[in-house]
Amino acid sequence: MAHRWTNDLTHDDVTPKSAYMNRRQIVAGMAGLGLATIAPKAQAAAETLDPTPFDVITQYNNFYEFGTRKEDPARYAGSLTTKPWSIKIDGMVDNPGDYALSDILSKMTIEERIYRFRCVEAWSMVVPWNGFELKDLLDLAGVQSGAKYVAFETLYRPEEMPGQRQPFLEWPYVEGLRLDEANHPLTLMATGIYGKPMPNQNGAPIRLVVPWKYGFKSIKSIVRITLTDKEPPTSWNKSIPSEYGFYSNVNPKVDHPRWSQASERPIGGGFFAKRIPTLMFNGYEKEVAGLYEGMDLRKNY
Ligand SMILES: Nc1nc2c(c(=O)[nH]1)N[C@H]1C(S)=C(S)[C@@H](COP(=O)(O)O)O[C@H]1N2
Ligand SMILES: [Mo]
Repeated sequence: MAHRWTNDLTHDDVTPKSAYMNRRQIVAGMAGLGLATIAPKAQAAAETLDPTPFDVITQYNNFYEFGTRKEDPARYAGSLTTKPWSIKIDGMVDNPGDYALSDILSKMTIEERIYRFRCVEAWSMVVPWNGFELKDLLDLAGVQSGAKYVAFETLYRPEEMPGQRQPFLEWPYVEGLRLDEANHPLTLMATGIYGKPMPNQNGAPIRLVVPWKYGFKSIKSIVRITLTDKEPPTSWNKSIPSEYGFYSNVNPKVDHPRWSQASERPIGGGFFAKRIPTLMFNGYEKEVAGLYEGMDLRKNY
């Protein structure tokens, strides 16, 4: 696949000792998921990234299906059953249907991508994801020429997702991307972190990661992907349209109506740890700015 992302970092360069796993363990973790391959080199944006420890990435989460507090997902997501799992792919595709996750994974190349992840609440982490490019899945489904957008839907299962018994948001959680954003080589379907299968609280068994957008665009526990010619509704836009638009690109120059987006707090270093400046498109400007040429990003927030 010619569109692969590359950089110079290796897993060893960026993995803290406490969370270090050797290559054999990584491959073993993958084998448990029925994954055939792992790319030999770690992947990341071309800058130095200090990954956030595993315990922080998995214990400070937003996953409103399990409650609104940061500790709720780690506490309650254990009840979620993720096997068997399939994704319905429908709408403007040549090959619509229910795709078993195991079948999808047998056709995909799993890579490691170390991405900066920026929540709209102005905290950030650096996550070594394992996954494949969304484009490869869309190619499998055969996107038709009239399609312009991709809509995503999270599992709706209130018996296992206690937050869905409360009206925090309209359920199921939904998100959307423009087709060119979805096909961008940075856009990942993630199935693991630190070489381990995706923890439930992080969106098991498969979730989206769009590193130049605020965290809420990265929808978890996906069961449906629909190709469409209309801009799809998104959960946070439906909930508070004046604060959350369709694009939600990380932009330090456009503040959230209730707080600044100019800086962020890397989590894991304690609440009073030094804030760092937020970068345009979360540091991926070189790669993605072209997608928005000629657009007013203040209007298209
Ligand atoms: N289905 C679903 N996906 C979701 C959310 C959610 O509540 N439900 N929260 C979003 C938000 S606000 C963030 S910041 C990220 C958090 O991902 P993480 O737990 O891997 O850090 O998930 C996003 N995806
Ligand atoms: Mo978020």
